[in-house]
Amino acid sequence: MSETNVLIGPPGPVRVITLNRPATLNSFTAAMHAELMPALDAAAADASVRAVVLTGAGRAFCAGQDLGDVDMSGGPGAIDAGIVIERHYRPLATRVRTMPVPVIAAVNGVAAGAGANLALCCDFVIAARSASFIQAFSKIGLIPDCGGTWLLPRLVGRARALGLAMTGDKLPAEEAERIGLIWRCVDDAALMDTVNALAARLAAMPSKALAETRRALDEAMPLDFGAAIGLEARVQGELSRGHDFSEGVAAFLAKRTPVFEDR
Ligand code: T3D
Repeated sequence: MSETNVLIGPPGPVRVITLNRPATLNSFTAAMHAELMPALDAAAADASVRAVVLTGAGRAFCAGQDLGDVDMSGGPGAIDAGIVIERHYRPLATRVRTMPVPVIAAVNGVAAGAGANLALCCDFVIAARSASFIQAFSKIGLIPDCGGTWLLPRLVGRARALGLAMTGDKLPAEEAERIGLIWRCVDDAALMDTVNALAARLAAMPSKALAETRRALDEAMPLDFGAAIGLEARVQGELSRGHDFSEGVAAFLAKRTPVFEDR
């Protein structure tokens, strides 16, 4: 690993990507975005990678936008945060949510602002018991971004989404698990073992089917029941023509472990 804004773990089926600006709680600068996107793109393009883990160095996961990296020199009214979203946060959130393999956020500490919503973009969020989630935006006069407006009500319902977003209160990891915002909260010492075990398990599963499961669940959300079944028929038709379906069935019948390869 080299000392950069983003650390990339060793080669293998599980690619660990670590946000590495611990002095400012791994908050996002343009430079960190410029390293994170290629790291995710490289993981997506590498057929040997079958699961991705996102985590943070030091005591935080990510404190969102580095507020010192926002150019306020033009004074009030001169800045357009929408441009920052289009330039950095839309590509980042879209990249994570369209990865060809499952993505796990290992939330080792506080996740605030876009950092919280980056975690929520991942397929699984596993948080250390000492971690917390903060929709910090309202405190600086903004709304949730990095997909937060879409994700929050879908994960926890409108009432809780509004409460979290309007108050900007700190939500402890245990409570985040209880209300369904995240997958699991575990003891701090167990975080990486839990994440690594899940990542290894997912890495041995049929990646393409997992990525299509994510896509189908999201796309079915606004559909009526009949249209959702139509979507299922279309996706299932495609998957059933792939290698992994034949392999899964053959392995089941032969009582052996399947070896999946579609991506
Ligand atoms: O234009 C656009 O870019 C729009 C995009 C917006 C996307 C967003 O993410 S907006 C939300 C930005 N994030 C925040 O508002 C969170 C700000 N941080 C905090 O509220 C707190 O730091 C935390 C609650 C996350 C953690 O509190 P605590 O007490 O554990 O730590 P701390 O002492 O506040 O922070 C430690 C250091 O990190 C400190 O630096 P220092 O004093 O030791 O030199 C602090 O300034 C720095 N830090 C923390 N968060 C940020 C940050 N520096 C820059 N930007 C941050 N977001």
